[in-house]
Amino acid sequence: MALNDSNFIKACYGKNDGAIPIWIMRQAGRYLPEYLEVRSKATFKELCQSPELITKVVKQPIDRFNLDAAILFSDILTFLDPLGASVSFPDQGGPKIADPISTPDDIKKLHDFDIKKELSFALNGIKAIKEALPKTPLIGFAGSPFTISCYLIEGQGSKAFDKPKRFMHTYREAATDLFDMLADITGRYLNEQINAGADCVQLFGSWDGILSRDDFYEFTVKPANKIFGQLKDRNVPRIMFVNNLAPYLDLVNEIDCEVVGVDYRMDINQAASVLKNKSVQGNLDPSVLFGTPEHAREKTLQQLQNFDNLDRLIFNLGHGIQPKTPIESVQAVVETVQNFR
Ligand code: 1CP
Repeated sequence: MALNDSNFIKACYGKNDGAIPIWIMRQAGRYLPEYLEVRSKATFKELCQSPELITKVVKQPIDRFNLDAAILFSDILTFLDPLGASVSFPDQGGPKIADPISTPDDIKKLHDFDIKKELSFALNGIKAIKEALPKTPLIGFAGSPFTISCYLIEGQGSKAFDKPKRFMHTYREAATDLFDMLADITGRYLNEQINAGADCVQLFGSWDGILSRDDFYEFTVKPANKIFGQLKDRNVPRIMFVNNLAPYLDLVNEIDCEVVGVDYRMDINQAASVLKNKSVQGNLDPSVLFGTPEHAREKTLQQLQNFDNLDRLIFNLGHGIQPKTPIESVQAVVETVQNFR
């Protein structure tokens, strides 16, 4: 059952009159000593496969900061193995795809799969988290088709992702087929996450902000609507996060979702004024946390005071929290938000 009375879910629908909800993008992870402790005894994949360990690391930031939402511990790339692209998570240098896609023929090796069976680790993780944290809204997630394709085609992280962009323009039809397939599987995967107990879902368009405007419409807006369309009747809020959102704000308005995650580059109040019937989530610059706790407090207050319609605000960082982030600054931000209203 969705936790409709929580400030987080109410804020997703623009109806929160209580304290401003806060959670932290990538809140379970390497800035927390208790996460590093768990991680020292298991590989990243082992961690993602164990409902007990998933629950443990999901609870860590909730127990420490009393955050308003939990997020599944998994990765946007964990569904690539059953899809037919082997992914590894080495300790240094980020995720790697063994055999990246470079021609339309390579797409043929990707295939549909039994989500309930092949991704049971994530779905069982959700069930275990809901048992341990029945009162905390739980966010399920997936990557946007373009962001997933970036890794599938480039084979690893990159700043410019030239290979996927060139692929899209060299093999237009194959690229459209790939996005269609990813959107279809992602919609079904998120549906299964909701069946398992997720109270909300977020789509991470972490790299979609490198697209030209017309490609953004074609390869972000259309696939996102295909995914969210599959979830329309589920009665759970749908969050779309786009990193580097500003140039496409009007196009994002056309995405069928309740909440837009805003990156740290733009003024979130300005974003909210354009996104008429949507709530917003964000957007403190994660590097602010490397200053003093007092600095983090001031920046947080500044953002809250500048925001017009607090009923539709979910406070968060404007991108993922970074390794080595000072915990005292995180604490200062969380307390400032929790005590603001
Ligand atoms: O060594 C470790 O412990 C692994 C580091 C790590 C972690 C903790 C990776 C590898 N993934 C994750 C977990 C993760 N990833 C979560 C759940 C944890 C939480 O949020 O509490 C989530 C939501 C993600 C989502 C994710 N993975 C995104 C979208 C968000 C974003 O940061 O933009 C992306 C782009 C990834 C890819 C990925 N997986 C891992 C890394 C280091 C990366 C980034 C690689 C790159 O920069 O290209």
